[in-house]
Amino acid sequence: MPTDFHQKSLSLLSEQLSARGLDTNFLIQKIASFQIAVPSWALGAGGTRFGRFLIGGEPRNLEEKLEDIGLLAKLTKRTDAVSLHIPWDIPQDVQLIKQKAADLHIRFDAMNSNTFQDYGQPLTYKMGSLSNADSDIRKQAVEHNLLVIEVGKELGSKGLTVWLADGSNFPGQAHIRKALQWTTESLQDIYAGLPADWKLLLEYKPYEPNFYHTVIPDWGTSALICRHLGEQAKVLVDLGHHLPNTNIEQIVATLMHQNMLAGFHFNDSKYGDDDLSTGSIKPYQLFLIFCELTNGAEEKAQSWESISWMIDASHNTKDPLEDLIQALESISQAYAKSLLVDRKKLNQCQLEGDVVGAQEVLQDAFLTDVRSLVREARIQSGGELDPLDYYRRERIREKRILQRGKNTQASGL
Ligand code: LRH
Ligand code: MN
Repeated sequence: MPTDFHQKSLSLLSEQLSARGLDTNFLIQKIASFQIAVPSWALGAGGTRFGRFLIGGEPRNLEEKLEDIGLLAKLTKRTDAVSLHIPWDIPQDVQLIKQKAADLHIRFDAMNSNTFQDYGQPLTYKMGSLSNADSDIRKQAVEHNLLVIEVGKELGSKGLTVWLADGSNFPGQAHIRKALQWTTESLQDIYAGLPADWKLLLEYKPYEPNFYHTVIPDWGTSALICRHLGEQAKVLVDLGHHLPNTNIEQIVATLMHQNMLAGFHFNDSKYGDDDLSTGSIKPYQLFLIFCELTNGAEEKAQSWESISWMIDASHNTKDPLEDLIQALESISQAYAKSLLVDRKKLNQCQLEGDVVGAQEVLQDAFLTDVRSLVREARIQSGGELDPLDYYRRERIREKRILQRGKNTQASGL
């Protein structure tokens, strides 16, 4: 993209925005300061039970994963953090990893525990972990989470994300109330080990890998448990963890109303937990979610700083780094558009019952092309004018294949 094209489109947009009483520089600062964490488990080709097609040059260890995230940070200036998954990315040498991350200006966002797979631990999680009828297995799962907190403390993380696959595939298989009780008691033991300045992010999911019941299937169950645990426990919203046509922006508004929103796992989906690129399927929903977020923060329902922003995606057919560049861009665009909503006019429409007017206000913001704004925020932060074009022009994937090999496979899903 020729730079002068960028300048022309930015000055045109600035004119439009100032006509609406909006300060372009203020918006650019807001966008530039909005950083999204990248998951350590999404830097290789993801797979499904039907197969996994390697991309070539996948990171072979945590150091190389940090290099990939460092590259994303350098090109996009939209990410400054990694969210690690344990044991997939347990540091072999904590000091070395801390130094590597510091050199790449990457901090450690929430840590993720894993009690949904067997990876050599003494007791299997086949029939569940924190909800397992066997108290020894529950104890093992609690200890794993306490270990993840210890690793996170050394790295400077301030959060523990707990997602449980726990549930059942058939009616009668599980005692639903006891499973919920054991899960709550196990989470209390984990919560007791949480440093005072940490957050416990409790992630819900309606189904998969269990297909009859899941112990924490929805925001309500997660919120009930969090309320029971204490103020440091809040609800993590993974956009893919909702049954079709769920009004996710209403869930976000409700959680902010209760100051119980922990944060996000951004992705998109058409059917189930598809983990597709954020904003690639339902960009209007993403915009509406950010409208609730920016308005909720403006009206002090919950502070913006208390919310964690993370991507959680899986790349079956795209180059992971290209996918993450696109996702970071579409999240920033949705945020930028939400800042353009004429709140005063919208509130007026809501008070007057002007349904048509209200939609016009939202669509006006959503249909505004904010790409030059997001580009300018990136350039002013030292990023690339067009990261995707730069990534391809510099043949970065080809170079990684030469350096790392064609058949390397990153740890993760
Ligand atoms: C579960 C989930 C969870 C992670 C896993 C990689 O579907 O969203 O956040 O632990 O993906
Ligand atoms: Mn998730």
